[in-house]
Amino acid sequence: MNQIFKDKQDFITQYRAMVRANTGKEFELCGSHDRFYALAELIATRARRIASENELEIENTGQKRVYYFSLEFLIGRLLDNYLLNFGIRDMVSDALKEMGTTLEELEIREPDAALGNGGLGRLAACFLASAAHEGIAFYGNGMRYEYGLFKQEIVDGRQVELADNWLKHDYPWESRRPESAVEVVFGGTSVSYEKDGRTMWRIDGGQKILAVPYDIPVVAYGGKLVNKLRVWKAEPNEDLFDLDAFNRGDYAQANAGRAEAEAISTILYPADAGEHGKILRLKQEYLFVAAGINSILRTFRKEHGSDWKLLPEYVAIHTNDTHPAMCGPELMRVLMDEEGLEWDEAWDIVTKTVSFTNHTVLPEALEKWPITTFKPLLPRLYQIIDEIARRFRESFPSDNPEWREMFQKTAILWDGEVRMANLSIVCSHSVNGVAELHTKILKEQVFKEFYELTPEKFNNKTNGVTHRRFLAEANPSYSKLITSKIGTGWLDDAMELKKLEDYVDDEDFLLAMAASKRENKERLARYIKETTGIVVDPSSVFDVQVKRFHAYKRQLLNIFKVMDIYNRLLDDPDFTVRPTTFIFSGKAAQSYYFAKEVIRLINSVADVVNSDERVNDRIKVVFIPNFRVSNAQLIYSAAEISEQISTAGQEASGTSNMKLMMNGAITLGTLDGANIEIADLAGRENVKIFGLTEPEVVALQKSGHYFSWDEYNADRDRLGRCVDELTDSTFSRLSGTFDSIRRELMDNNDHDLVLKDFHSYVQAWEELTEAYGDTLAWNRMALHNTANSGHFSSDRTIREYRDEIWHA
Ligand code: AZC
Repeated sequence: MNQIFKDKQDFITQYRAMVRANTGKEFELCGSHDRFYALAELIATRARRIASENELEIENTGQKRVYYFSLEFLIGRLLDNYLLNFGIRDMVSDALKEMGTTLEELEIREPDAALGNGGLGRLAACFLASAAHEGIAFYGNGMRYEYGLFKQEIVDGRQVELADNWLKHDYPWESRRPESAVEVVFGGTSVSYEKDGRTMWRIDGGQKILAVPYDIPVVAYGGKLVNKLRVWKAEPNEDLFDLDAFNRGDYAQANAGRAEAEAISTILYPADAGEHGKILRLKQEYLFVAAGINSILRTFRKEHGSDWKLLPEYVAIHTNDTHPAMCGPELMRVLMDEEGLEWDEAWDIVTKTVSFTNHTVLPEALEKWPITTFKPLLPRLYQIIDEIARRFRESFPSDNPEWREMFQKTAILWDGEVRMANLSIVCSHSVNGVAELHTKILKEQVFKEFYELTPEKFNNKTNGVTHRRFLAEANPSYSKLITSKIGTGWLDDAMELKKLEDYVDDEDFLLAMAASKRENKERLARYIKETTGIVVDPSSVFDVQVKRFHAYKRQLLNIFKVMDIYNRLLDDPDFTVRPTTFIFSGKAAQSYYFAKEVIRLINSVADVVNSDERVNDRIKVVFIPNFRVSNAQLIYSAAEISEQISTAGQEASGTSNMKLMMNGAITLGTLDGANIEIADLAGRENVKIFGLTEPEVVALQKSGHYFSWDEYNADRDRLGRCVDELTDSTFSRLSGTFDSIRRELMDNNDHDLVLKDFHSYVQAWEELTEAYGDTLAWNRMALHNTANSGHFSSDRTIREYRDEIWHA
């Protein structure tokens, strides 16, 4: 551990001094807002000092640097995490109590930084933490959005979006670095000129934007190493304030130039899949790529001079999905146009430096840009992409009998569009999927032709999550229990959780697990009461589905299950059910009508069920608004059933499945994404699997023999009835019926096979909740899950990236 304070007294003295310096007041006279900012500042100062020591060491030892380009970093709150990582959480918590406040009171003052949408953005944040833990010189490169992911409120059952003004007060962890700002050019014309007998290119004119970096420290567990997340803000590069316009009283015009530049970093695009074609999004993508590449090369030049051949030895550039796909072309541009390298030399460097992760098989999420948008905005980059595409085409093996098909599928420019996934693959030396099944689908279906051409590029890196945040921090009572048996080594090395297997027959331990879960459920029940007004029973089963709303994730299947149980409780006097609280949380993209209707349906069912005295001693339905990292931590730790019910083949990996597994929830899931690996590791007897498998889904869809009406007609009493209730008055009281959901199921033939998997799902749920009756057996299952979850620590994932992709 890195001792950043000698002892508690030392901490209190320094903290008081910081409060005084920041506010001019004594601690006792400050509110929790000021107290939080001073505490964060105190920790941040220490972190920055360690970071600059680390920088020096990296420079001196010539350690390879890994740059992780991601448009999203869903980092959430940092204070608690940094206290844990510095090993001073308990000490600080004690000290604060002595001083008359509590850590919890201060923590909630921190903005919950939501610079990401969901899985992809949170994965990037987990990677920051784990890379620091593994001692890698790892730098996140992203955008400093003024507004993060929207805040969600529920009004009459509907999702309403509000701006997330997270920078309203200062952000205590960041430091602005104006001396490292980079000029980024949009538009203009690409012109050639002769230099030393060679044709060179430059851009004339165009709009010049200044990208200004802000650095956020990333503290490793143990506190010895501090890395950096660098996020970029767009600003006008000169004072564009129009004084004449201002004096005329035209204030909008006076600020127009400034506003146009700043718009680029104003807002995070709120879609986790889709929502393309917006020129502002393309500007964001280029801005953070160009600024990031520039700052990488500046550091390299300072340390190693201009021997660019050495770049792949000292630098790895990883592109998180296709949003940073311009890394390859931009690096080509700088190496050729600014450093004077020849194409072949530059290309060799680029392809040895850049690597790429794909996160989705959804065709609508594979980014494409119309050439008519791309070319005028980035004329020189387009030229380079055109040349990359041409050379790739010419390298094509035309003796292959299926070359036409291959040619079309692998084209970078096609049908008037730039295909960012194909560009990413061609520019990278490594392409990975995020779970075994997903990687297999990439190889055999989505990128089949690329896999045939370059099989050596493709590899799998199953996702992981940081167990220090999602187990240690999220679940203090369980962590304490774990530590009491196996010591603290698991915080460092999650594989040590395996030692818990020794306790599977220790009744006291199993009962202590149950007590810890109960404590977490009570904590969540209080939060639910505060945020929704709904009172839930902590002795009921907590059945949880929390994630983005998407058709393929099938929250609809889950609520159909609830509707069916409700109907049967009303109609069938012999039907019994284990008392259960069905908990949902998550956001839908603003423009995703179907997903928003599913949210409205869940809230409408909740409204009816929770106020029906005939059933509400047995079932309750809760939609927790505004899912984000901070309330996620409360939910995961209280969960008992982990709903992972996507249509097989659609969820690339999933990561809430891992977080919930660590916390001892039992997976009720399809054989999709990382669920398969969870089932293998925990043991089939410790999870509950149902539904079609991926090959079965593919076969069924290919056969053309799936008809949702057949499912409906085969079970009019239960399934058919649920479908009908979408459009009758059963759940319409709050805000009307659900015609579009019914149309999707019946007129569009149920693309996601909700009706097909309905019976096996409900049956699996009934069997699983039946098993809940045996407390010891249930907690034994839970323990097997926690004990085998070490594999899903992002520490393991990061080590695989390091050893097999980055070679750092
Ligand atoms: C998600 C995948 O949907 C999810 O399965 C995976 O666990 C996560 O990435 C991390 O790899 N994808 C996204 O969030 N977004 C996109 C564009 O794929």
